[in-house]
Amino acid sequence: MNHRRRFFRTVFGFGAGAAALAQAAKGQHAHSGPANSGAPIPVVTPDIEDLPFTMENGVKVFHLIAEPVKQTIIPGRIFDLWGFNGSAPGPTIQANEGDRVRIVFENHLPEPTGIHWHGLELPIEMDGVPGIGQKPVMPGERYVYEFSLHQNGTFFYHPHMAMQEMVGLLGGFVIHPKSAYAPRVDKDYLIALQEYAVLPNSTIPNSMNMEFNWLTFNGKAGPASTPLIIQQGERVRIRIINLGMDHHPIHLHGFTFWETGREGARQPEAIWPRGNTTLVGVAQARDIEFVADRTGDWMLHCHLPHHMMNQMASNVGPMTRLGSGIQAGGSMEEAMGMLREGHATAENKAPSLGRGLGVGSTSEIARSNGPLTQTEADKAMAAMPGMDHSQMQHGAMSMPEIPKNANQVPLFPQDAFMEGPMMAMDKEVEKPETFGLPPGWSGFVGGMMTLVRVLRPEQYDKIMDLKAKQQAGGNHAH
Ligand SMILES: [Cu+2]
Repeated sequence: MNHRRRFFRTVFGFGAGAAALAQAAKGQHAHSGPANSGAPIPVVTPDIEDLPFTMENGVKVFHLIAEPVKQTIIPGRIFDLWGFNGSAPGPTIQANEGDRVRIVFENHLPEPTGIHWHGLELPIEMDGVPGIGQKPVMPGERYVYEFSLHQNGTFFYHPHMAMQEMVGLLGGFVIHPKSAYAPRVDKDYLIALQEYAVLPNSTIPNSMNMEFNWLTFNGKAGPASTPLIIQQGERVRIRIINLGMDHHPIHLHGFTFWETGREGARQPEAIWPRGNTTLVGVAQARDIEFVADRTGDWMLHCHLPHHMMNQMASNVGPMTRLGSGIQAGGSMEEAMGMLREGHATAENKAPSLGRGLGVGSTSEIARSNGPLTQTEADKAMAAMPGMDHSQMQHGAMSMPEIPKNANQVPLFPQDAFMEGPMMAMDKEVEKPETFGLPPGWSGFVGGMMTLVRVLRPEQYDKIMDLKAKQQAGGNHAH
């Protein structure tokens, strides 16, 4: 019980509900939770901190700083992003309906900005649109936002500067209702969806791009995203927020959920849709709830195929053996996908990457259509950041042979694991939450993807113990 209580951090004054909550966790099933009573539990944002506050004369005071950050997307890939208080997305703000909040905002970016409170009903001077409701907050300046919260639900904050939104500046803003929503949940999570286009040799996202090769949950691409740890039988809420150029169909394996909330508002129970996939559009939020009655390591992911992968870039070469690929140019205009010769359906134009990643795109990296030789594969593997070379030596990732007729089968290769090394990085992403996953698991988790691990009590307690030890040791895996 100890570690469970520790898990539901009491720092923000939600502690009172924890004991009742542990009680409620036992044997609860759909719609049978206690009537809405007691304080809501705090939201957990995996891989992202909460923004701390102090109380000053009854006002919750937060300090929010927009600044350049180094964000580890996956071990070995650290991106230069703009974020808040050291991370992108920024820390989650949690407050209660009825609170008065003061957010002291400092702009440590090299250009003007302003913070918009997405979905909040507040005075126009607090709406954060530079040039309309307020003056731009200049580099080095501070602006004090203060308002009262009369709504509850899932909100977020971001600058009202479009390109800044595309380089990391987003954060969750949860307003808890006065008493918990019914039925009560045992776990409440927030996941922010973001996407970046970053060339393999760069750390800088191309914010003008229209195609993205790094897709993240809370600033991490799978398998670096921390799994959600659930005890069998618990009722779970996951709040998903999206700010990018794409709408993401978020799919949960193994369970049929209720969609209980949209951006800024809980929905009436009578109209909760049921399903297993929810399309989270840009600027939207979706709250889903389900009862985790069956154990397993269940996937939660965006179902756009290109969003289930990492480092999706033209460098991987053509996705077929036929033709030599479209030659994209190296200059700005050519790299935006214009052909240099022939036409798009010419015999020699097999699909490479349609719309390139921009400057410095694919012209010098055209490669042959043959299978990778062992030497090429070894070279590619050695160059791969974060590869587990120890596993490589132990032969855990040796390459099985390609079937003899593979090259005669149209479309080969697609997910041809036998051709390249498995992309496993179990060791690099090891943390309490990954304890007990099958060896090599990380090779099958990429992009906007994580695991919802529904565990029996003894496995659950084991991971909570590991987490408690990790926290006591101040040892942060990420
Ligand atoms: Cu997606």
